[in-house]
Amino acid sequence: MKNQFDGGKALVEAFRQLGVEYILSSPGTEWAPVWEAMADQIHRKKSGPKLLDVWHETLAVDIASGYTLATGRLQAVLLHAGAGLLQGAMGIHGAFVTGVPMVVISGESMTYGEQPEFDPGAQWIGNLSIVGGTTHLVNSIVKYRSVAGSVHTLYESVIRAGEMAQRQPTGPVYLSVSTETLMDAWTPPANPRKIPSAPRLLTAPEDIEKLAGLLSKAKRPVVLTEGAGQEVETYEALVALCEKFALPVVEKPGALFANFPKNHSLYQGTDIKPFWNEMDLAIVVRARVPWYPPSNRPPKAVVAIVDEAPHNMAMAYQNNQADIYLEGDAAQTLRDLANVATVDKAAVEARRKELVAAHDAIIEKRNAAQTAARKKTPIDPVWVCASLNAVMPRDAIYIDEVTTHTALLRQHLVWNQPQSLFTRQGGLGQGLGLSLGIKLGKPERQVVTLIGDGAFLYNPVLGSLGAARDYKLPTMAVVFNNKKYAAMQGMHQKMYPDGIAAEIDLYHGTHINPPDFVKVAECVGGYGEQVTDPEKLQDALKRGLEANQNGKPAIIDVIVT
Ligand SMILES: Cc1ncc(C[n+]2csc(CCOP(=O)(O)OP(=O)(O)O)c2C)c(N)n1
Ligand SMILES: [Mg+2]
Repeated sequence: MKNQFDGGKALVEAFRQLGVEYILSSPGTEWAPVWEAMADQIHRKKSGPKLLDVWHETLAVDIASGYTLATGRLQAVLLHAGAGLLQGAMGIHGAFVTGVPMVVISGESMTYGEQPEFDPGAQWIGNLSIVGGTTHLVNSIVKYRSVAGSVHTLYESVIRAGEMAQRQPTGPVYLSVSTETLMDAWTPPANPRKIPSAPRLLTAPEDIEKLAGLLSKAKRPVVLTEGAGQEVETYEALVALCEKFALPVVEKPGALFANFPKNHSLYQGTDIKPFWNEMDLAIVVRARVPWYPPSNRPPKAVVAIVDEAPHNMAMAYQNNQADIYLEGDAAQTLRDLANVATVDKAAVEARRKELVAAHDAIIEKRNAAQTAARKKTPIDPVWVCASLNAVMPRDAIYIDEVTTHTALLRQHLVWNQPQSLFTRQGGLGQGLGLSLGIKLGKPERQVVTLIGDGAFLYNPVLGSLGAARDYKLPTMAVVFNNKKYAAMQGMHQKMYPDGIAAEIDLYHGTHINPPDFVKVAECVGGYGEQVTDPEKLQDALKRGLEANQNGKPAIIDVIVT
């Protein structure tokens, strides 16, 4: 048995030093050196990263993303040549948009069979090469891309890629590594250094002072957030700040995470309108587009933006309308602000009273809508949310990949713990992979993907179900099945309200003749059920839960309006 020190080992060693727990991959022959290194690691009973092979590259990237979102820890992805990179691009773009740190590697053969005594395979010359190299393929969807062109620089290049990915603004980093480099002989470093974690960069004290001064005097301050709940720490810091100063919290309608307990009396839903005209201070905590259209700023408010990196590198246009940037670790910024600002007791308590009443009114409206939705057929999506509230464990994690139902889902689904919601970013087709990654990171929690019928079909469905089965990641998909891409029809109607399609009721880009989702679940030994009767929905969800508890993936296909 040969014990080779080559580029494959260099790569795995670098991942080990970075603390990578999972290498997500979809195979290609160039990874044989890494497979050797993995076999060697297992054979020697050495601890280190685990390699998970899945059937589609979008899935590989999204599992890595989901895991990192759930745990905060960087992972690695190995894709096959330019072809695999193109398949994975959807997930890489999603990671770039949400700032998920990740090291992505793919590569090509550089010798095309011309190197004496090395045959990489004829597929490279005929089928796989990308003119100009693979880095071009990810030009605008990663924060850094380069070639690690020699085995002598490979180890440090991978470590540097991991370090860069975790610096603000965090995001995916891509390296192109050739088959030949992976196979070249490598000398490990004599004294490998321990890789320090990325430093926390803090908001300058003078900026904290400035905002604290404004907050101490503000009569109508409002917190608006899209992503405060990314980590438990920031979620908790926001709750503490808001409680101390009686600050109303409004979430963006498509918020990325669960940012605030929904039953908290300061939680004011997703509609900023009631506050818009009178607010005198807007504390915007991680929101890429605080309001829309973006130039539409609240007329009387000073706008303060709290974010580690408020200028999102993945966006072609942004218009924050900021008067103050508090640019640094968001959790610490919120804690510092709470410590430095002063409480005007009478004003704060008066505000708290008003907000409790407004919150109660929201809950009352929510409950009334849920009761009214109960008996409708086809099933009202509001009733789907009410049923999920009734059946799912209190700490269930939801992944949102619905489209036209998003707004009502955010109004009606209840969670009161951090990390209860994650949202697919970038194009459709990633919800199932994200869910698996989140389940991998949080195996003790129930994971439920809420997904449109259209969105479901964009996903690598069989690969996702196969990975759920093979890696024991039982999650439930609840399909909001209206048998169409309702969003397409809605936009068509909006753009051509008096058009021919509206007149003769003929819509292109709308109708779906979906497959039998029950059979789809069953094809990997999972549990599937279609529900058309609102009275039977909760029992169906319970059966889905039971299947998950028995280690099986589940699809509950709900026919909705
Ligand atoms: C990869 C990708 N292709 C196409 C689209 C355009 N698109 C946005 S929403 C949508 C329809 C989604 O259908 P479904 O999940 O059933 O939700 P519904 O519109 O019915 O609420 C489509 C096709 C997209 N966002 N991403
Ligand atoms: Mg649909």
